[in-house]
Amino acid sequence: MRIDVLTLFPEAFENILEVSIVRRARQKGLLEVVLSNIRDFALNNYNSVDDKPYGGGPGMVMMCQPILDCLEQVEADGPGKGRRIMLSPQGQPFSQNLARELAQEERLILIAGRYEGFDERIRIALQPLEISIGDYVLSGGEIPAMVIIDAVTRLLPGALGDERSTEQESFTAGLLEYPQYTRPEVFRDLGVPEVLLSGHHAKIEEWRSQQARQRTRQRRPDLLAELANETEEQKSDIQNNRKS
Ligand code: 4GS
Repeated sequence: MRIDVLTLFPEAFENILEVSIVRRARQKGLLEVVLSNIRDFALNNYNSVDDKPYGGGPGMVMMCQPILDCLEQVEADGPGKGRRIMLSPQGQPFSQNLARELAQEERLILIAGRYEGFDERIRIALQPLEISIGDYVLSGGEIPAMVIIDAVTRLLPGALGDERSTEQESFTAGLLEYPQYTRPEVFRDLGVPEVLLSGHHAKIEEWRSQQARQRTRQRRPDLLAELANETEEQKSDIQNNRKS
């Protein structure tokens, strides 16, 4: 996969590209990240990329021209057009499902803004998929872009090595994780649940499944409701398929 990032702060990405799974994916040739500085496309003597909002009000707005020129150059380079993605609180909420969808693409083009927002004509011209990482206001789209890079990269085939089986991941899909323990067996008087020491794989699996469901019910009942919805949708998909 190739991921292009259009940003005013390319240097903000350097650290995350150099650690852990993202670094390994790049070394293995599974992922290429190309950073482009929007400011390189500014035309006036001040290198402006933002301006005052029409109609007044506080803050500045990202101008159309530098972003569109930057995107046109990025798209002209390299393979395929890719999926245009703009980071903003107005976007579709990011989720594991969306990460899985994006992991299927050959190329992503992430547009990270600063200031109070984008000139609306950037949206009209580019028709990007707009993604939000949560209902809070950040000072730039860089961190949301890093969130997407991280979540998508670990889903690229081969990125995790074979230490984690997809079987294991689908078993708890849509639920919170069950509690995990590692050595020592006793730490400051705190032990490890007996079942995990038993070597009884079926019982361990049952305990983990029960814990995951209990934890999800207590902390994130919204996730259980969503799972129930998905199951209903799948049932009706199957029925519709039978009819058609
Ligand atoms: C988010 C967010 C965000 C909005 C960028 C104000 C600077 C800022 N982007 N998910 N202008 N939450 N963006 O807060 O994606």
